[in-house]
Amino acid sequence: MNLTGIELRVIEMPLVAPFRTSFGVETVREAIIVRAVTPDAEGWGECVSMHAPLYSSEYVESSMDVLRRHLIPALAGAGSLDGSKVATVLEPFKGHRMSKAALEMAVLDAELRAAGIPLSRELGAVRAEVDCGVSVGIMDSIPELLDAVDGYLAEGYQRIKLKIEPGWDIEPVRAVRERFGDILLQVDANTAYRRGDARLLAGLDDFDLLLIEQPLDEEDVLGHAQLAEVVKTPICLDESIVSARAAADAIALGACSIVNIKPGRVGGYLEARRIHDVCRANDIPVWCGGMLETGIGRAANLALAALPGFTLPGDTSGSNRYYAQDITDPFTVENGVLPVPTGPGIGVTPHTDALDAVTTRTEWITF
Ligand code: OSB
Ligand code: MG
Repeated sequence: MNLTGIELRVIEMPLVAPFRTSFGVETVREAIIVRAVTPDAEGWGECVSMHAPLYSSEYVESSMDVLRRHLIPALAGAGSLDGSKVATVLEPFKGHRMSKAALEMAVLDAELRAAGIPLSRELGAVRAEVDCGVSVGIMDSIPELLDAVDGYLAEGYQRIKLKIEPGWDIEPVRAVRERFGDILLQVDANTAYRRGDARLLAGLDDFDLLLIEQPLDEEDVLGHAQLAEVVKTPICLDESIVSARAAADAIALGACSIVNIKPGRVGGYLEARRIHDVCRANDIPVWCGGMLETGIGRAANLALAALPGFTLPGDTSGSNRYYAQDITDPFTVENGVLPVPTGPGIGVTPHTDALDAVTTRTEWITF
């Protein structure tokens, strides 16, 4: 497959409500939409880096820079391409996994659309719909949190994830458990704790949580293994799992018994599938994380979440949980599930008017 060129668009999408985590508050999702143009088809990708390097080291401007200056020129010089070749061509460049993932996704989507193959089939999906959970941000008060959780449960979400940080952990978890009883409940700390917080975190054991996600630093894999000796609640890793090798190592070390898979964080959907395979071979359940994606990333995440090892509800929520107006047809949760797209490639295409309305700038790079 020969590419004609690649378009990069920076978009800004207002969130329906501020989303607060231990690393900051999002009110507008800034992201990059990638369009890979070939004579036969156009492919779409979404780069999930955020406005500032607070979740990971990447951020929108660093992604734009590395894409235009290094990654896209390398692809342009690589001759005929397909999705499976992208990671190899980009391998000499260290890091920048979210940027690499977005390019791979766009090229893979173009290839699959030209061939008429859905991404879900290409990845090995076994389900037509995906169980949905929702990630609930840190709130100003517990009544406000209970209202938010109440609303999501009424919408049918099958699992609630609470963002926690020191000072917003035991009490909100206790309040949600007392008010809503036997729901599937878990927490995500986004690295907000230290090794010395093991006793505090063990205090969460009273609440029958499915898991504690990424309590310690991204690089503190050993710390998570030590924590797992003290805390009974299963430890799940997000930030630390940057590759299939990192997953294999974390599992071998006993640092996690569950893994959150985010394609952007690991360099793409193909590496995400390898992580799924490593985890499945080790009997480690996985679930699909989210990065406040538009309908483009959401469509692809649903394809991934339909693989057999994704046995826990993910952060694949309905479009209306994030955006009043998405750039694709919205995904709507019904009976706690979202449908896996069935069309070729990622199965959705952005609406030109909606995409133009949120685009703040566009760059075109000819091959
Ligand atoms: O840690 O899972 C996370 C959002 C942005 C960055 C990191 C995370 C999140 C979420 C929300 O928890 C997931 C979603 O609903 O897309
Ligand atoms: Mg997380």
